[in-house]
Amino acid sequence: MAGMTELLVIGGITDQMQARLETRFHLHDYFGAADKEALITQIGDSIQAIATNGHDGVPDNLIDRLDNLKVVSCYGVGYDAINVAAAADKGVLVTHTPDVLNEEVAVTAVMLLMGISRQLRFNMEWVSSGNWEAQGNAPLSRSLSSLKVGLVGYGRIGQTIAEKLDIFGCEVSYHARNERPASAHRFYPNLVDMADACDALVVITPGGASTNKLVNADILAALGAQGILVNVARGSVVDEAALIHALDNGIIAGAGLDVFEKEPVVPAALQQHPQVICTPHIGSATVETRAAMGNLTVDNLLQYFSDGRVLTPVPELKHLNPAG
Ligand code: NAP
Ligand code: 8YV
Repeated sequence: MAGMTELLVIGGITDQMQARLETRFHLHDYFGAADKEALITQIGDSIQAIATNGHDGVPDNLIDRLDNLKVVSCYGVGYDAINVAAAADKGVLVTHTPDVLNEEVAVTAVMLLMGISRQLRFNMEWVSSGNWEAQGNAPLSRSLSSLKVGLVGYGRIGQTIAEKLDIFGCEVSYHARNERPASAHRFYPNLVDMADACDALVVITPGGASTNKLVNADILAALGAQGILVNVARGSVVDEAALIHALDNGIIAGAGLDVFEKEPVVPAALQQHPQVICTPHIGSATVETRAAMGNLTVDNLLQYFSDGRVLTPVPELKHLNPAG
């Protein structure tokens, strides 16, 4: 069909995304190809756009190999799986889906924090194991509103989590690269200091090299034996081996984890720990929020091939987006 553009789809897309994309693009399914090499050799020169997601990203050398690639649209706000430097070198725009998932991911973080402070898993097992009948009431847990919570990352989602924790009456502080002077929350330039002062840390930074193992054994030791760790950022931000050691040795009290170092593999030590709740990277995974993310992913591509601009470029590549 005339006016159609060749689009490489990396990873799953929703039916709604597919239907909208098919109005303007010929779709080529990268992971669905029996031979990915053959697919790229055959159609690589014609590919002008990629639709991918935060987990699958773009395989490392693909940006270099697609000579006519112009835009990569990521279904997700985190884009650590996409080589933005390689895209910048080739003048390829990369887009993501900020803001539309703030509420959902914030709710997931608060859900995990509540689940650990009120010992949801332990208490469910208290019932299912027969302990309630045999031993009586379960031990008391910690009130969410009593907690001093430190946010590791205080961007769009971090600030949305802060708003929710304010409503519950928590004392909220944050660590980021930059202080936000207008904020009502206390800023800690040093993460060890914040961990030392807090009952719980909620991690919500991007992944990638600059945050790799930011939460390490020292941070966990500073958080302390009553401390709770929640990670809804990326598995790479927390040293998973140090976390398992800290949980097994009472260095911290519990953890709520939505993300892991080697997804979808979750170490048995985390899966089986009574004071740990693991969820399978569901921070944004509701019908409503994924529909909004899918629409923004598609809108970025449609807009680009309509007037050469995108709606939500990643910050590093904003300069490639023509002024509106
Ligand atoms: P954002 O608005 O860019 O905020 C990122 C925050 O992290 C900022 O406060 C930033 O500090 C801070 N930060 C970055 N690098 C840091 C470092 N090296 N040390 C300390 N702080 C650092 O991003 P967002 O929209 O809130 O999203 C955050 C991340 O959440 C995403 O990148 C993604 O990885 C993750 N996420 C997970 C899920 C899930 O399903 N679990 C869903 C959505 C997003 P400055 O303010 O000083 O720059
Ligand atoms: C998605 C996420 O699950 O937006 C992000 O950064 O981690 C999640 O919303 C991820 O992009 C995979 O689609």
